Amino acid sequence: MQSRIQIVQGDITTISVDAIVNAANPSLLGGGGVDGAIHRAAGPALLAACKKVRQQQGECAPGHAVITEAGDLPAKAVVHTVGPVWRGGEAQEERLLQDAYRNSLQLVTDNGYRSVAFPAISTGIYGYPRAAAALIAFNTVSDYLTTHSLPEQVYFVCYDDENTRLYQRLLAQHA
Ligand code: AR6
Repeated sequence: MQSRIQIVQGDITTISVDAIVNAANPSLLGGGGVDGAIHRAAGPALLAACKKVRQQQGECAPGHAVITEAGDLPAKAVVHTVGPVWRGGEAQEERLLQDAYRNSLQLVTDNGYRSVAFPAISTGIYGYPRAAAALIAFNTVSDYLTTHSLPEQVYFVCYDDENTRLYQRLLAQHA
C-alpha cells in the first residue's frame, strides 16, 4: 500500500499529475497560500471555471470538494476542497479534515484519474496543528486506498521542511 503514497517537497503547481488538490475557501474564488499560487499559475481559465461552479452550486462548505479544469497547469484537473479553520479542536475539525481528503479522493476516483497531489490542507492560514493534520491526512488517504484501486498514486506535496519531516516519519512508520 505504501508504494502508492509518496512525499514530495516543493510547489504543487509544478507537479505533473492527473489532479492537484487546492486548499480553497468556501467562495472558490481564490485567496492566499496554495490557493493563490494555484490560481496564479493556472490563469484566468481556472477562475472562470470556479465562477461557473459557484453559480451552479453556491459556496463549497468545509469538508466538501468540487472539480474543475486546470487551466495552464501541468495537471489535467483541480479538485478544490475546503478544510476546517482550526478553532481549538472542539468544532468537528478532525471530521471535516477527514471529509476534505475523502471527498477529494472520491472525485479523483469518479473521474478515472490515476494520480493526485495534495497540499497539507488547513495547516497554513487555517491554523490546523501540523502534526495532527499530517496524521489525519496520512491515515485517511491510506484507508481510502485499501478499498479503491484509483487513484493509483497519491503525492503529499510539502512546502516546507517541517511538513516534509512529519509526512516522511509517518510513511516510514507505516512501511
Ligand atoms: N505548494 C504546496 N504547498 C503550499 C504552497 C504551494 N505552492 N503554498 C503554500 N503551501 P494554506 P489553508 C502550503 O494557507 O491553511 C487561502 O487563502 C502551506 O505551507 O494555503 O487550508 C484559501 O483561500 C501549508 O502547509 O491553506 C483559504 O482562505 C498548506 O499549503 C485559506 O487560505 C496549506 O496552507 C485556506 O487555508
